[in-house]
Amino acid sequence: APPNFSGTWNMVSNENFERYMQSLDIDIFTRNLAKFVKPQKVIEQDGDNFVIRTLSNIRNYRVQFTLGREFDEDLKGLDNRKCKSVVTCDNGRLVCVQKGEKKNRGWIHWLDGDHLHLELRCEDQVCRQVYRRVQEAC
Ligand code: YOG
Repeated sequence: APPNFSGTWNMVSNENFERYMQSLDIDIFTRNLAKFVKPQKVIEQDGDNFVIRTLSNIRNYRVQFTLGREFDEDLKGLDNRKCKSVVTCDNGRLVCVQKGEKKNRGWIHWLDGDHLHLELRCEDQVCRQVYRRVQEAC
């Protein structure tokens, strides 16, 4: 069974995002806005079913999937491409493969204490992001 990724997570670091965006052909105007953005991840998980929202002042993105089931992903508001995507769980890590126009595209999430890690990959670029759990009021 996958670990529980549910929660609200704020970005604390973002490495090589510029080159990752370049590999997706994001225009320079958008890149110059996006580089200042510290998105929040809101993850809702029920067993193998996930909704991941990436929220920011400039764009929001939502993806919904079940582990092991390929789905049509529409990356509207990001690079606007379409992919055949599948997410599996491998040793506690969520591994997404995004099949489409771009080679070697996907992402990996894993947990480390109150940190959520994300590696975003496209062609020869890897962007490494770390998020910290937002404590809910009791
Ligand atoms: O996450 O797919 O958690 O979907 C990657 C941006 C920048 C928009 C964000 C705003 C790729 C302009 C989604 C960012 C660059 C730049 C906040 C990462 C494209 C456009 C939306 C992602 C997975 C895993 C879930």
